[in-house]
Amino acid sequence: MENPKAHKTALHEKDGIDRPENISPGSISHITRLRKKQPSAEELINGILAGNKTALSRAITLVESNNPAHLEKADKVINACLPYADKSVRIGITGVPGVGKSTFIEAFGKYLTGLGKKVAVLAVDPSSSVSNGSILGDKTRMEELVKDENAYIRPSASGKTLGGVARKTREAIILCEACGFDTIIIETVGVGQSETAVHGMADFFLLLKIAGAGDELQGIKRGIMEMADLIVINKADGDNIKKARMAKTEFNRSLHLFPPKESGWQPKVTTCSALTHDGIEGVWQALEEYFGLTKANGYFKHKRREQNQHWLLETINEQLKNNFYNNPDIAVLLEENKKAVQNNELSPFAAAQELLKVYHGFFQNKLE
Ligand SMILES: Nc1nc2c(ncn2[C@@H]2O[C@H](COP(=O)(O)OP(=O)(O)OP(=O)(O)O)[C@@H](O)[C@H]2O)c(=O)[nH]1
Ligand SMILES: [Mg+2]
Repeated sequence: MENPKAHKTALHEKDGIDRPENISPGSISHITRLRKKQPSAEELINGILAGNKTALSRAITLVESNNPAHLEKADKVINACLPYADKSVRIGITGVPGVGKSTFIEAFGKYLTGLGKKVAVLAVDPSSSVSNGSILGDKTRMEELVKDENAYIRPSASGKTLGGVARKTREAIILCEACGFDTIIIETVGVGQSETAVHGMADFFLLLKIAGAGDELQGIKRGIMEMADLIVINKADGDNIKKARMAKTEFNRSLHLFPPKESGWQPKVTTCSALTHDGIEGVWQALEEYFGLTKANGYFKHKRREQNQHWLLETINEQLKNNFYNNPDIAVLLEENKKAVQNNELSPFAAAQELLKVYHGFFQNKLE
């Protein structure tokens, strides 16, 4: 019988084809070397500071990598970029799926680049790590902004934990700022914990809503309303204009029930249409007013300092947890202890103590 494996698949077609003679082995190895060549930390830093988006993308990829060698290089680049990070404004934008975030960011981003600003759009969306980041699919909705020389759009970093994704986004912010982007937009989907993380890295928090849907339906929790510096009621166009105005009055009323903010800012409500661009300018005016106030009263700087401290502790927490759970010996012992706890052979506290003691032992051995 004929061996079925003897049949070559289409993928192996080139097996029988000799390499054309006009390709010299020298140039092949040259091209391969070029492809493999990774820019050094210095090259990346110089590129970023010169406003090169390719260098920026490569540096962000390093930040997102889990390879320790990459992280070391990323740290070098970030440290060099830090002194340039202070000239920007960071705007967090949230809203439930379908509210019009992508369409709004496209319109708002284009408006800002029209003012001569350089706009970077990042996302914190841990849930989308499986589907490769929502912004990626969104690039079609941000068609104009993607093409804009003064804009940079980067999909959400992937990661298992919100903490990990948030750290990577925060570092990406610093890199974007050093690359000359003065307006950073950080998008997140208004479900779950990610808006708290975004609030922790933004100067200003914008909540996008639509009229006519109850808060229940919009999945917006009271806590998120409380975080907002501006509520923008989107889709205020066509038949929707009247409803949007009514919603504005309603939200204004409920905002006044919240305690005053530490920033001294009274949150506002405004309407806009991301589709017709009506009201986009008003959104920017509100932001300018906010920055004017908080830069004058010192809150802007104060908030960034607090955020830096918060991220210091957050990074330590994240790193400690990762180191612990990624330790292969701990992983084995953890499984054993889990079973022992399930079978009531060991109390959860004793099991935890044992694990931490063993973990601690690794360091003592290293020190001795
Ligand atoms: N009429 C009207 N439609 C809008 C407006 N903004 C967005 N839309 C429409 O609403 C739908 C959802 O918009 P997106 O921008 O994708 O919403 P999103 O919040 O990014 O959604 P997710 O990415 O799924 O979270 C699209 O069909 C848009 O065309 C607007 O201002 N007016
Ligand atoms: Mg979207």
